[in-house]
Amino acid sequence: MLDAFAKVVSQADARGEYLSGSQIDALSAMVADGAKRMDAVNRITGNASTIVANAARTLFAEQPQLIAPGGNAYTSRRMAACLRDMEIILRYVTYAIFAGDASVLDDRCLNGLRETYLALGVPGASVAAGVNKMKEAAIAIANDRNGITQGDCSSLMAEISSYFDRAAAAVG
Ligand code: PEB
Repeated sequence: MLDAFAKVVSQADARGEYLSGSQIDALSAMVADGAKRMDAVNRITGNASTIVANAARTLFAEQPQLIAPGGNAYTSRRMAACLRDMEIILRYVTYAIFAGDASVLDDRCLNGLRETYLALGVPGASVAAGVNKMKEAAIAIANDRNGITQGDCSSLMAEISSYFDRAAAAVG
């Protein structure tokens, strides 16, 4: 598991080089914008159950076969497993946002997840659709301009989107 700093150090070390000016500039910009990152993590974390519940509700409204008899979220045991999976994915996305690096998400959540779903018969494309719904909700909450110092959050929002896209692509 790496964060943005450890990632740059390990890449430089692999080449036997000092940190480059552009690497230092990029990390320095990340530090300067650190409050935005912490606020985004805080907002998403604080609204995690709403994000999961709403995404799941919309997913089941759009794909009612999932909750019909024989569906992959039919019976409360499978429904609970599904909500839990979405919560796990969202949790690892918040870690990746915090670390500024996707490796924690890749290594501890996404690695092998496609194969797990294949083995379980859980439709990966439906999980990916659920992840996309969480992305929309999380971005709307993190990017809400109300009650927060105004600033340009576009690159942070693009980065946050990329972690959700990565999770969706890993299973979809
Ligand atoms: C991954 N999910 C399930 C299982 C595992 C995971 C390992 C099997 C064991 C169990 O049931 O608990 N676990 C999960 C994860 C990590 C982990 C992400 C990462 C660290 O350790 N069903 C649907 C939807 C979808 C869904 C499409 C969006 O209809 C998920 C939610 N996951 C789902 C379901 C099961 C499951 C298990 C229904 C239970 C499958 C079954 O037992 O039939």
